[in-house]
Amino acid sequence: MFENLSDRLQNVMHKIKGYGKITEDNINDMMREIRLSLLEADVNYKVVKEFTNKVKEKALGTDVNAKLSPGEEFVRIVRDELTELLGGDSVPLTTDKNPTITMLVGLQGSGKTTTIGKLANLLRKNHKKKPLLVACDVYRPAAIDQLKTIGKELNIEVYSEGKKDPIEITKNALNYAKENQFDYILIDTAGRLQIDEKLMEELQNIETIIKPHETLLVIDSMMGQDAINVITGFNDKLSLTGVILTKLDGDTRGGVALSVRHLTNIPIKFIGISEKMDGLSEFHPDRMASRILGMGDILSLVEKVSSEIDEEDAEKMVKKMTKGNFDLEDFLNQLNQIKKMGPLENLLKLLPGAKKMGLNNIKIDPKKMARTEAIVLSMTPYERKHPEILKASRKQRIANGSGTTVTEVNQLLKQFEEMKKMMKMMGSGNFKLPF
Ligand SMILES: Nc1nc2c(ncn2[C@@H]2O[C@H](COP(=O)(O)OP(=O)(O)O)[C@@H](O)[C@H]2O)c(=O)[nH]1
Ligand SMILES: [Mg+2]
Repeated sequence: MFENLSDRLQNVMHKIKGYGKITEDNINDMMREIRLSLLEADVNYKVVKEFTNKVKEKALGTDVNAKLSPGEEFVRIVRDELTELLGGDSVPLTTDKNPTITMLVGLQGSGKTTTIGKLANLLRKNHKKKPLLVACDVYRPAAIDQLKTIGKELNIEVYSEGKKDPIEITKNALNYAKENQFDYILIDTAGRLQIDEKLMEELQNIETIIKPHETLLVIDSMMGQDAINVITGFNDKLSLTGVILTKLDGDTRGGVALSVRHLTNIPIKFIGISEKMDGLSEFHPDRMASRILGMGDILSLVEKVSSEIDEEDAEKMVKKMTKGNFDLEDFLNQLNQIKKMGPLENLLKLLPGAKKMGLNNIKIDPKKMARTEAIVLSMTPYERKHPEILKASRKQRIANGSGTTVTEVNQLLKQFEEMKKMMKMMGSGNFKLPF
């Protein structure tokens, strides 16, 4: 996601951090670089122009903050403006009505049906909701089956009446939901290849009669700038409350994510990051901006961790990590919990400076993970709490016990120390950019 953009912007930031002073002269080259990277990422040119003008104006106009170097100040300005561009404050999904009704609309193939499943999964997991999926794409029998398959996979109920009037179906589904204590209704609708009068009319009718709390437009980020016209087209007929941008995991340049809010004033509420049922993330402009600039997305990481493991445990762990008294015993627990969380690669990408540390391309070898675990298991509990006492003979014993070598034991200890340092920095609140 945003890899090229992220690379290029990070290079600019790296250069500018060394500047003792920001002047009209030295800033122009930098602004040019930023402009080109945004254009190359397929950000709308008007948006790019406004963005770079704003950054430049602020950079030349700010009093230098005593705590930050001019370069750092510049990075801060870019981050703030990027956050603003991405939408400023995040706009959360309505979840507090009983039942909350959400309708997903969009062109054919944009990802509506898949996203319905992902969203229901997320609502159940993070918001403790009992969702009901409603099949209103009645034109293609395969569409109903697709939703049913997703429902089965997730063990979430699907309401369908086959090929009937979508408005009738939705009304009946609403009654069914009330009778059966469903508190979140997700309506899957039909799409066309292009915006089509007849379909719009049907969607408008559903909207008028059912009055959904959320009407979310699902849009394929691969569409690039055309996405803006589609959003405007749908919003002319319907009252969109948000956009879900799918397929950001593909080779999309992603620029549309940076243009949507500014050009349409409709917030992005979620992004699709894989085909799988856990491939949907809440969209937070500030976190995304930090991520693009290589500052990491530690909040999403913590959230991901805590949605999978016991919340209290997670909180304790984060406290320990950030205070720097995280020991190898904790590390072992983490290792076990991480195994439950699925691909570690995805988590590592969220860390600050992931790219600089090569963590974004890392392939985790399960065998290596097992060796790491074996090494820690071969230590005594005291050693795990006080790794500093590990000298040559103890290391040899651990290597023998775990069927590894002293070099591997040393490597693990070194990595662990670095990890600890990094965690402590993140927790100190004055985390410096890792470049
Ligand atoms: N890689 C990726 N594929 C997605 C994502 N969202 C949807 N898809 C795929 O896009 C295709 C069309 O999705 P579908 O839900 O049937 O679209 P619909 O016609 O709008 O209902 C399917 O193959 C999905 O697996 C995403 O975020 N990432
Ligand atoms: Mg569909």
